[in-house]
Amino acid sequence: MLDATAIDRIVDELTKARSVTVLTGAGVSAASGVPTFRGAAGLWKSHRAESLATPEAFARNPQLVWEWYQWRRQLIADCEPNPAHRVLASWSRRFEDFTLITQNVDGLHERAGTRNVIRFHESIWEVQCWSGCQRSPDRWLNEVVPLSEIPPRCPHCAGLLRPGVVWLGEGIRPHVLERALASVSCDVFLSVGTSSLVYPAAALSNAAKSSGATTIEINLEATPVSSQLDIALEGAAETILKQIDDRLHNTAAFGKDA
Ligand code: BJW
Ligand code: ZN
Repeated sequence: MLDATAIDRIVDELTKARSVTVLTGAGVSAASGVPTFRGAAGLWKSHRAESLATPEAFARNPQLVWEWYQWRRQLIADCEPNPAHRVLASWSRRFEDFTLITQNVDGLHERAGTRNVIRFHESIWEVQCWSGCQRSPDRWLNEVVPLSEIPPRCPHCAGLLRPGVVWLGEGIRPHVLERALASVSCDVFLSVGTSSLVYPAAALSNAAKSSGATTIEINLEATPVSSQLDIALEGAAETILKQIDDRLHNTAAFGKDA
């Protein structure tokens, strides 16, 4: 059952807010059919998803890691944004100052039309030269599904290509981190559908709280940060965000033009 009092409070905070920042994780794309990383859904051919998302796994077995990315790219290509993506896209047009930081690499927020998206862990639709050869750009778009050759080869040096995502043990690109850190100084910060286990993304909600934001979490279950935030609501993102949005539409103070 949805917590009506918490939803009232969220609607009230959003109605007053000028600047809103939303951090999303895999749970936001779950209703679109994209598997999450942890828990029962995070298994692929008996491999834990998170143990494939490392440079060590790629160095050990690029074929296996690329088979996993090939499978995900095909699956995501057939998925559509769900109501959670669509509500956030409409908020990105409605709030004067709106930032969406996503840990998801699937591109579904962009496909829903969201403005000002920070791709914290980059994109599954980009590739990079694994050896970082001089002749290749840092990263480039590759939306071919399925890729004709696994693992794909660098057109510049014929070495291995890697997915253009941030793996565990790799740094977030400095300008991406900088933009995300700047956006936590906001009126309302929502953390939606993330387990808050992976840093530095997991630290953003507390950073927002320290900067004075009202902090809200929406997740199917409690996470390590739930007790530290102002409001933690347990439920499905696609249901709760839609319910909040419907209530906002009935609030006179909330613009009607988005
Ligand atoms: C729903 C729902 C519905 C389901 N509605 N909810 C400090 C302390 C400890 C460790 C570290 C630290 N600082 C850095 C580290 C190391 C590491 C880390 O955090 N490790 C932890 C696992 C312990 N971090 C890094 O390496 C990061 N780099 C970095 O910090 O650089 C400097 C540094 C390096 C090394 C050491 C120290 C410093 C980089 C992190 C990159 C993460 N990459 C991945 C793969 C991306 C590519 C790909 O997609 O293939 O990113 S791993 C994976 O986890 C992916 C995700 O974006 C990320 C987060 O997962 P997310 O989105 O939260 O998904 P789940 O599955 O965990 O949770 C889903 C949630 O949804 C659940 O809670 C469900 O309940 C919920 N849910 N349906 C609402 N309908
Ligand atoms: Zn190359």
